[in-house]
Amino acid sequence: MTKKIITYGTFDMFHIGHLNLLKRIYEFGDELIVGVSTDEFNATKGKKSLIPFEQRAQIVEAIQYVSKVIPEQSWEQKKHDIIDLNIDIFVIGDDWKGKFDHLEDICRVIYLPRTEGVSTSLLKSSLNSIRNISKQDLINAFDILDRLRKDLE
Ligand code: C2G
Repeated sequence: MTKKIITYGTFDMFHIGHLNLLKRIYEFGDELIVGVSTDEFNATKGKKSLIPFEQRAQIVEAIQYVSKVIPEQSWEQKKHDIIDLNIDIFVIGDDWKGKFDHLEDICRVIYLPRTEGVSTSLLKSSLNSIRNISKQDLINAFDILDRLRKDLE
């Protein structure tokens, strides 16, 4: 009997935390469906993803544990998705602990521990810090490297 699982997320700048989660979710069943947040829905979450929806959806769909990707366009759609897709288990990271307990009327709800030390916002802030390096600092750094190279010749 196929055990169907569903999860939802933005999956922006796909990283090991996302992969760990999808891998661990897959252990609960044999068909994993992922609702990837559309750019418009992200705006309602106060999130602006760097990678557009189409690309985020393709990346998630390519993950071996994922059977199907659907767009996540609203908070309310979970109930309909779970009923329409005959979902047995809803799983999400424990940063959402308690937020989806109401779904226990129609399926099992599991919160899994997040992967510590990695997040899309951390990746974005390190990108921004690189972007903020001044042109002069870069020139100075290259000068130093050039001098070091000459010394080593
Ligand atoms: N996640 C994780 N470890 C991390 C980062 C994220 O386990 N280091 C998990 C989150 O807990 C979530 C999933 O990966 O279950 C996707 O994370 P996000 O892309 O940040 O999704 P989010 O913005 O939390 O959207 O309706 C639910 C929302 O769409 C969830």
